[in-house]
Amino acid sequence: MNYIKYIFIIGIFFISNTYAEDLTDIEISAPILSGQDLTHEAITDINTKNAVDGGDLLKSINGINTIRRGGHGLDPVIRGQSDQRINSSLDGAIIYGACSAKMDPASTYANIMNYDSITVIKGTQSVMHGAGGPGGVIKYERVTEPLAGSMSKKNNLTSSKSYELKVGQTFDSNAEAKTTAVDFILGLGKSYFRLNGSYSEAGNYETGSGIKPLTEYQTSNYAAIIGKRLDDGSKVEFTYNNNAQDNLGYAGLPMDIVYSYVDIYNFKYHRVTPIGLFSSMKLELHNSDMDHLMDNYTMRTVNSMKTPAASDTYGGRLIGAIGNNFRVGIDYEHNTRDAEQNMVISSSLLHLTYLWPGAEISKLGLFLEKDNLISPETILSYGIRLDRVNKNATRAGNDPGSSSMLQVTANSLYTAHYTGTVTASKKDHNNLSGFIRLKKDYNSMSNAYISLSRNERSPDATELFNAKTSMAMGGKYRLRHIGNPNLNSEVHTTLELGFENMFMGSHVNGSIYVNDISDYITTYRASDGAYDNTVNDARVYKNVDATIWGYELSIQKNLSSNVKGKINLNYTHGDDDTQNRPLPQIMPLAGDVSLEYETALVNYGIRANFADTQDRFDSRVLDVGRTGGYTVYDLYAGFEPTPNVRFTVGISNLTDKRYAAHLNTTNALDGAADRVDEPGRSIWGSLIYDF
Ligand SMILES: [Cu+2]
Repeated sequence: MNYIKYIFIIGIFFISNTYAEDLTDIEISAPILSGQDLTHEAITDINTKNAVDGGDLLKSINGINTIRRGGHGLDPVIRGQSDQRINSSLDGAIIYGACSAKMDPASTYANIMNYDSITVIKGTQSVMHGAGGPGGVIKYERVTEPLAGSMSKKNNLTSSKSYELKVGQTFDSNAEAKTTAVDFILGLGKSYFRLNGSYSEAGNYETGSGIKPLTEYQTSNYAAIIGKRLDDGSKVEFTYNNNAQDNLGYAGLPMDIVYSYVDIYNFKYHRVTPIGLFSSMKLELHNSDMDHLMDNYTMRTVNSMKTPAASDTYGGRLIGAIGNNFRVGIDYEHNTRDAEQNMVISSSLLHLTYLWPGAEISKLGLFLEKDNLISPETILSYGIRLDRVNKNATRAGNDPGSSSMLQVTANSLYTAHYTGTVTASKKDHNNLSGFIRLKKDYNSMSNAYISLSRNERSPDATELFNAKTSMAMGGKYRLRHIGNPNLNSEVHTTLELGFENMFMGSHVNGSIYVNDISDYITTYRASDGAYDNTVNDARVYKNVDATIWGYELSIQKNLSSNVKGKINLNYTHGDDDTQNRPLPQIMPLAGDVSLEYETALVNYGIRANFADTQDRFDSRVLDVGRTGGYTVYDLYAGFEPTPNVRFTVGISNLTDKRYAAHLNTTNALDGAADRVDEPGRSIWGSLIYDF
């Protein structure tokens, strides 16, 4: 009950937020940083470094940290929660990575120069973004409009041009990273056709200590979008997106990506005129097919193992608005994940197990969300959603072969590592989630909110069904990673307080939350890290009770009309209450302090990014151990000599400091580094030219 104390300390503060997404969502709003949540932000406005992927970009938002396993594939963490605890989508398509070792969380597939807008909602403040997602929502979107008339993209000027062409180029001295991007929009009356693409490549970056861990990557992305504004103003749009990743090094994992390819198809119909009960309506359909191959010999010469994998998802949502304060909807998604573990045994490559044994999870949800104006300044919002989650593992009983004792069924592994005979079978979860939030506006710069939410998340394919085996001897047991088909859904109950106010001439906003989690899904070893070289050293799963609390705080002060100072702080504290130990993968106090000079044509900034020492860790499975604190400095500048040219340049990690975020994984390759360190100094730049 320690956290109660903290609520009282900060409990007098309160906050702002426009959580409820504008249903019709037609025009991209100007970048809004409202309260603690970023509801919409144009990606070009977060431009104080060249981000390698979506996860890297999100680090610019206070309260989002990343788990680093290599040079690419940074795994965003919001309030101590990552991966399957965050609902991520690309242009509305829900994306599940194809790697059980988390090489490719959804944000990995967002080549950020190809997207226009990013939306982040921390925690459960809306029920309209899919089942579960207790950590929050991350959406990457392209926003395209017809060019003719007054509907020019991104501004309100009347445009008579029939096309828009934008090219961009970035470079980073460290790793010799570069990205080339092209964006082309052709306007045909109220119709439009858009093609955008990018290609990125990077070598191994050098850390502050001069090591070059295996972190190289190559990615490309292209998208074709065709759409139309109908006579009534409604929008119809079809998007095809292709993302390809080749030869990505993961110094923090036993294998590397040989390739990860995904095709994503989206269809959207956003109706703005009444139909039946509804004043407006959104219909969206999505499909993604992902293929992934990882091994440990294409990019390194250690041993010989490989795992081909696939993750295919389809689904859709139908949301109707009744007036502008009531929304109801239904959504559905179906994901199938397959992976096969292969290893060289007596010099022949054998298929050992169905690592993801035809893992199928479908989710059908019904939801409603409403905003009630209690007084002109006070809004009471609430939402509720019911999800029916079906799960199955269709290949759990399949035998991959009989040439070796090591070829086993997934079911035999579950049974070997849990009590009794454990087999994967068809099962359902009925989940109930919702929130209620009271928000009061005092004036345009001052408001506060309190919210209470419940979020029920079903276990994912890896937690339920992972079947990664090893030789049955000594230290090899530690390599096993076995899911638990009998896991329960976890239930998050969160109380959150937030505020925004002017305080001694500074614009202050913040939030504090306490998340009480029953049946939290944790990974552990039965030997509890004692490593007795038996079957008990395998990595397995169970439900425990846990508590996560923390806060985010931002203070901004305008020192003159051109100079502003800003401080961002975020803190997370996680406890496994059942096992009486810290939760793993929890960031210590972290944040940044920056000073910026800005005019209409130029901006200059200096920023110190810092994190405290983390002494609270669980190194039995996920954490490397205690992590020292650090401060690293960035310099950056941006120039817009004419409205169609934007040039940015900077130096990141100015002092070439060697450091690692607490969340980074163990360095599996370099004896001189215990974990995957962050990049050392880099001089970087980018040029974007609008024709
Ligand atoms: Cu992988």
